[in-house]
Amino acid sequence: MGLNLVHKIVRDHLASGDMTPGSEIGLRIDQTLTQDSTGTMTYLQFEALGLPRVRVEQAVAYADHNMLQADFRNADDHRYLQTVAARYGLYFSRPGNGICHQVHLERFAAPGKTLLGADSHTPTAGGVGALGIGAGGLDVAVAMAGEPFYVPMPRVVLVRLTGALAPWASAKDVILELLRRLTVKGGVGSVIEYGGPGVASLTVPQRATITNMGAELGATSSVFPSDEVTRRFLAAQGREGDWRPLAADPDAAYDMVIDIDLAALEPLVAQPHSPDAVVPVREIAGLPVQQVCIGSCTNSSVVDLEIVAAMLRGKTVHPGVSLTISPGSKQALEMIARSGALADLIAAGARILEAGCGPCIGMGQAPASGAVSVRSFNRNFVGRSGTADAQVYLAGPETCAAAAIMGVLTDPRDLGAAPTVSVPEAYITNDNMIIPPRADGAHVAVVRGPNIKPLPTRGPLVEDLEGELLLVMGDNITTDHIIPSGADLLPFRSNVPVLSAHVFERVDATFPARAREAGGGIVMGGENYGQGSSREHAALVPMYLGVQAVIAKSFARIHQANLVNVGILPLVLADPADHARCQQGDRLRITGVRRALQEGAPLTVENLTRGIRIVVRHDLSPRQIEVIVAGGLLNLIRARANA
Ligand code: MIC
Ligand code: SF4
Repeated sequence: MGLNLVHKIVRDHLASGDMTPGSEIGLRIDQTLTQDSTGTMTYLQFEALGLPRVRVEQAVAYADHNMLQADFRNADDHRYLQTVAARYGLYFSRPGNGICHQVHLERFAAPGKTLLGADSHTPTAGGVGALGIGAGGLDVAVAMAGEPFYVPMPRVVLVRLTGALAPWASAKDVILELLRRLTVKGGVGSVIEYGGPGVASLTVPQRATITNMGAELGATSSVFPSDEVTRRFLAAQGREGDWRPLAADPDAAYDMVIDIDLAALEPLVAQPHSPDAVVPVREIAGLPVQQVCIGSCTNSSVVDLEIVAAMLRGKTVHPGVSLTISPGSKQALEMIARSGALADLIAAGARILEAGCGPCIGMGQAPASGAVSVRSFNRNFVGRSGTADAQVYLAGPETCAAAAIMGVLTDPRDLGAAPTVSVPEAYITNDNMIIPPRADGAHVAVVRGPNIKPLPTRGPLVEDLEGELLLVMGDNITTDHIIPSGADLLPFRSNVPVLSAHVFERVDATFPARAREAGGGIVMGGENYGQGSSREHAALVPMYLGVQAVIAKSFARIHQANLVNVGILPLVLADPADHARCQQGDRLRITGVRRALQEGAPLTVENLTRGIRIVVRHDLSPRQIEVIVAGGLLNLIRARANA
């Protein structure tokens, strides 16, 4: 039996374990990336490891999220990141150079490489056949130190593509179709590998849209083969030397196969407030729209922007709509400027923002109260736009542009012939906003602003764990629920005490005060708890408030790992029905937890208030048990260093 593409890349990077799905493997990491909202914490932790220099082939620090600079904080963070990069041997992609995933795809990602990123959309690099995985900042810091990255060996799901997209259907519709079929938890524990004869019809920017939004399936990664299309893309980026062919063996086996006929896809849209609430645009066409936002790491390539410009050429944005354009990279922005497409967008009335995440993470351009906002982005969680009652829809750039012109949600097929835009034969490759690593950075002073506070850590795991059940939540709680982002909170990503006043505020605004008063406790979630972003703050900040354990029906991968890394015990209900038997305010006790973990004994939670016993599992690897017992990964590393 031959190997699939994922198994080939994993085999070439396997540091420990074997490729049995679900068992923990150690993966050697070739490249790392961070951005500015997760990066400050990542580098504080890297600095705590005490190494003189990063130990991966390429490590890149991007500045793309924290761009508003409403006060000194964002700018201080950027200065910290730039000086850290200079000192420890990283590339620094300056603010204005673009969104980490878009720039990485253009300038760094390469077939067959492993990339670990402190951002959940790191799988974007799968568009050129790299295995990109999102992780918490501490895991990325440890990978930068040259250590393997530990992750459960994923199942491999083949999405077999046939046919070619019809006019007006887009790459976004491929991934929206998968989200419609599999839901936001359908990819947990899997890597989605694309194959079949339809692959050749998709360009690299289209492939990257699809791998990017595989994050919304909860997948560990998503990856396309590296073929002639990949070679041409890399050659057009001046990087043909990075190309190598990479494909599954013809007789490769998969854990599951899904068929998609590209020709049968029509324009789709995800409705509020989940990326899997997908329906055909035609079904809800006519819905009045007040805002359209085009950009984000999903759909901000030069090709996407050229298509939108072609649709808007000679027209005016509907008077009821505000249209924003946030290009994915300086390369994309410069290219549409030189082609004239930017002038068309400006003439039509688009509001041009700088290259960066912008409205996607609520950094400006919050919609009006109750407004309908149609976005080419990847997430539409409640409140993420910056407006609590906004109704955010996700669609391809064509559907977004159609809504901007018509003022109502419109199937772009109603607009006549689709524009023909081809991928560039040569991209503008001016890397003047990427500062390369210095040969010797040892003498560079790292500059820390007053907003950067010391890292919180917790003590070793106690033997008997007891506390109040502070919050009981439903399914699919996102990290945006746990610790929101946006213009008001992103400036505090290196200031856990300030963030702690906002934990769970989207679920229950009384949580921070209650947690403080109770001196911490336990929280309970439903299925897929902690889906969404990689922000380790969603674990660090509850830990700071004294949360000792999270009990859930199931966990999202990155968040589960982040909880362990900060010393919060993630426990899985053996019987999901027990969720309904617990209530906020109940007193819970787990006796002999330390011993149970170390000896593999069964774990029971006593609900002292209700007089019932609840069986739980932990799903931790032996390595993770050591981490939890030590009270977190940094504690464990320090303890080992001292020994
Ligand atoms: C996101 O899209 O939610 C983010 C902001 O890019 C996060 C990272 C963060 O919270 O800083 C992600 O996707 O990991
Ligand atoms: Fe930035 Fe949005 Fe992409 Fe996250 S999803 S990296 S906020 S553009």
